[in-house]
Amino acid sequence: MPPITLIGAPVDSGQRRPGCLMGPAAYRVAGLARAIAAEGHLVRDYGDVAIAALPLADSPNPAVDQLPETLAWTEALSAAVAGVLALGECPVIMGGDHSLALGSVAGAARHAAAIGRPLFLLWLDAHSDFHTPLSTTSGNLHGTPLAYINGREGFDAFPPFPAPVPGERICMFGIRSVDPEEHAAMLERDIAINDMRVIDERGIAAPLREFLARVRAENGLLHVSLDVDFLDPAIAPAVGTTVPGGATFREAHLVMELLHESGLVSSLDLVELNPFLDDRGMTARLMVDLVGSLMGRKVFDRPTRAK
Ligand code: 5AB
Ligand code: MN
Ligand code: MN
Ligand code: MN
Repeated sequence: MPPITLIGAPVDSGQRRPGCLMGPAAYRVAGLARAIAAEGHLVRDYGDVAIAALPLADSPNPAVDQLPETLAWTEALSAAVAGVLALGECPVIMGGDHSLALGSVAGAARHAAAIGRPLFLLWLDAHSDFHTPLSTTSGNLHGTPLAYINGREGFDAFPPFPAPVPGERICMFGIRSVDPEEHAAMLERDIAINDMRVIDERGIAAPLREFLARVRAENGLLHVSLDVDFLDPAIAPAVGTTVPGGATFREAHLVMELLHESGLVSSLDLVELNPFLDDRGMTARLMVDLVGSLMGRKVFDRPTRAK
């Protein structure tokens, strides 16, 4: 893997339960940099991104909350991620709520377009995050990043998404909470929707291998967005939007191990950790352990299995 660059993104504007802004600090305390270095990678911490003056912005949907803050984060994180990728490094964005992916994936898409490679997206989440600022009823913009990335309409206040990612290049795992408007919009597209039912029946490895084979065949870049609520709340309680029936400890590690073996991951978001809701750091530690698996940690060093 290329050198890893940690980017702190203390974003809390995408939802209304304060605490995600403490995420970067919790990842540092839980030893994220050490866990990556232990697998033999160069790792540096870029520090936290900050936003300055807020832009003037309004939404036609009065429900939308903290639009100026989220716009400012989108611009700042897009620039930070594109800059790190241009240096040939792999950005790991320590969130922050999931609205940060409006910016991180925009940065990854900008870089992919600049080097002429397609961007693929792996979305590990209980939710589909496919609302637009017009369709959201909660008004929480952490429920919208995938719609922006996919080029859905309704993001007039935002910079146009650079090179929108078509449904065929998006793969979701862990889905178990989808609102009706998102559901309808998703079915109009060719997204690989691996909801919990699919994982129960097929396991997690087979559908993931299928997706990774497509990324490889098209020489794609792969952005992974890991929402804490992908995991079952029994093992990962530090999240505002818990949904029962999530991925198990082993399912989540297996995803990370397969991603490591693929060698395809070019950027990573860690989102929605709310340390204020954690139980003695168990969720922060689990997230760090998962990154360890993504970076190559394994118990036995067997020859790599067929991909
Ligand atoms: B998360 C919901 N669909 O729009 C909404 O945690 C939940 O980043 C969004 O996946 C969850 O508010 C956003 C009900
Ligand atoms: Mn999410
Ligand atoms: Mn979620
Ligand atoms: Mn959430």
